[in-house]
Amino acid sequence: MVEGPLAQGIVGRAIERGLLDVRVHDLRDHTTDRHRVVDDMPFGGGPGMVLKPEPLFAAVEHIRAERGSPDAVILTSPDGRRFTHADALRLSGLGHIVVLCGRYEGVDERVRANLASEAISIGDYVLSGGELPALVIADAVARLVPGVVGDEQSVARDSFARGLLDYPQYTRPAEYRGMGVPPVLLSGHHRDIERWRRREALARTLERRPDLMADVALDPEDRAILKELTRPERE
Ligand code: J9Q
Repeated sequence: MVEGPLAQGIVGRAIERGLLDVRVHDLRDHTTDRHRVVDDMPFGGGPGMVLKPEPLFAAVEHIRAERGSPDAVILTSPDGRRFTHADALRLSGLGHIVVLCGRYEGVDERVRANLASEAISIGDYVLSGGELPALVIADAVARLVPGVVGDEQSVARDSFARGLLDYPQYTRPAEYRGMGVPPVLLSGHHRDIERWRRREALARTLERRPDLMADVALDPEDRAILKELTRPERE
């Protein structure tokens, strides 16, 4: 579930180039019983199975012995703190991260309390396990490691790095099935294009993600644009 996706795309290429080292560990390899069982019934009864603590502790101890102590041990969990770009930035500055894939039915609480350094959720929806969240975290963090994305400029300009949503993008053809593109983009007036893009980014953020506005640094020109955008319609 995770090895395939990790071998693809920008992350896969970065691993090939030696910029990242990603190891996948199967908890079943850290069991001691004949059937390699990683879960058990919850104490106190109730539905579902709970991930046992031993395979998770054993897997992290194996990693510690082979690679040294990780700088963070992240448990993916629906009740973790919401993952943001700020987390991706922080984690990209660490040398060695372990991500433990939880399960929706539950993980023995001693893992969270005594093995994980933090718990992270990628959003409020039910998933069967933490594998996809782990891949999401790996992708977001890997992109911020110098050299992983070819164009460093584009990483710095990325939407969540600037706090605003992106402005609309267009490419050729200039007319497609009767649909044109904003003429300013074809004008060659770079100052005008820059101003138009900033205005569009502000307008879209205000309209679609007003919650993001609280964290954006606005210059006086932005404030002037916003004043226009929020001016009540006159009759
Ligand atoms: C482990 N739903 O969901 C959202 N972020 C993390 C998770 C999650 C889940 C089930 C198991 C993590």
